[in-house]
Amino acid sequence: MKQVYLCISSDIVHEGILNIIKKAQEYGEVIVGVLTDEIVASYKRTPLLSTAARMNMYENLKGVSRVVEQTSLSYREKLLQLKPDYVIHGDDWRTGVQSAVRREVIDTLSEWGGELVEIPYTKGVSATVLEDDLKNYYRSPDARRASLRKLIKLKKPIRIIEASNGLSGLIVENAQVVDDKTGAIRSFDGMWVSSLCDSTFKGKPDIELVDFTSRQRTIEEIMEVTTKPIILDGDTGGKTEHFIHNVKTLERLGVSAIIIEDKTGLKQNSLFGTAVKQTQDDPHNFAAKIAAGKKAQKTRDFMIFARIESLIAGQPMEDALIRADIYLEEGGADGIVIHSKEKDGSEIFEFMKKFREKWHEVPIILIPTSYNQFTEEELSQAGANIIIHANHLTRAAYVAMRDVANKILECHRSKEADEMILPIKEVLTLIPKE
Ligand code: SPV
Ligand code: MG
Repeated sequence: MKQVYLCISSDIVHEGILNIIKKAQEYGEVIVGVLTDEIVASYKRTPLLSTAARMNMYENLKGVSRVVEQTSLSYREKLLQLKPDYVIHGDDWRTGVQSAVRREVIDTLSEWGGELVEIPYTKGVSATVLEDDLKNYYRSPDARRASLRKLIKLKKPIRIIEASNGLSGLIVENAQVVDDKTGAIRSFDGMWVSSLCDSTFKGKPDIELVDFTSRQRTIEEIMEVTTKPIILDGDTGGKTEHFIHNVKTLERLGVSAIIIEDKTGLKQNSLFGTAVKQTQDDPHNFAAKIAAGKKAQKTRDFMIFARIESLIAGQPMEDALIRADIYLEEGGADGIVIHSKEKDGSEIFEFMKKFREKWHEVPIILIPTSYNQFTEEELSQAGANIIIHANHLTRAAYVAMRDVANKILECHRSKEADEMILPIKEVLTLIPKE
């Protein structure tokens, strides 16, 4: 009997999938490839059901004779293993991001005379509609909050970028680039609500002057129009008595994690380094604040990451490592942020090497503003789990706004600025009405 292969990632068995399986049966024995959690998370979002659960579901569908794991977006490896007579797919992949994958399927099948069968894609049927429903699901506080913890298990590195208002939230939500060769899609996994950027947009210094209620407003504004997980820059966390209330508020909103830094007194931005007074809290005090937050949280998903400022404050590596132990052992922190303003990155690599000798699984979070010559993959190979691009959209916006303002001043009119800005037509349609 001839063999037919089709690849599915969906969490939901919908009409479109049943149709394609029915069609596949006309060509022979149906083998379903299920994309693994890691692969789905790498190009889409964390699946609701695990690989095993999805495999089980498809295995039990009428007409499916066998289910296998597909561990890459490319079909090639699986096809070489199975050498099916046919691959079946909707014809919607002829153009767009999947066209490279399609090309490779055709070329691979031709090596043994196999064929690609494409069935007309029925618009509006299930897939896209359900995708929208799923998006709405991820908009719910519970789903959004939980998604970061799930992602940490599935993906390394996790790519986060700053969002400081609804508009930059939309940019982060929708930004994506496609690798021409592999068809792999890269997008951001979530958002960082930075104290520096939240303050800067309000024309205020980054000294914990913008209060929690205002930070909360920013988060809600972003949440209104996005679905990706949010990590809040919680500065020092403030007084423990306040922190425990704020943790509960953030959980209720659907924030996934807060990072608090071990500074005390008037907080200054870390990138000043020792040019300003940076006082670190007693490590046991700080661990107690984390422990109080952990005790206060109501869900299992919410995370508190401890940010170590020893290297910023000019303290030795040993101090940073001892503090990491204390924050994890006494505080029960869910992960460690190690910050540095050194350009060569050497102290970050040294910290990660030493830290990983003892703590193999604890998430390490980096904010590589100063040492941004390293790629996310290089930092991840050295031990990092989450990479935060902490301020880049705000800095981009400032330069763009300043240059346009100056251009109008220079030219006494705005015509010359037209090529520097978004056409008015596009502004009007930028934000969807619904
Ligand atoms: C922020 O973005 O506000 C941060 C990171 O805390 S840094 O500016 O590097 O301190
Ligand atoms: Mg900050």
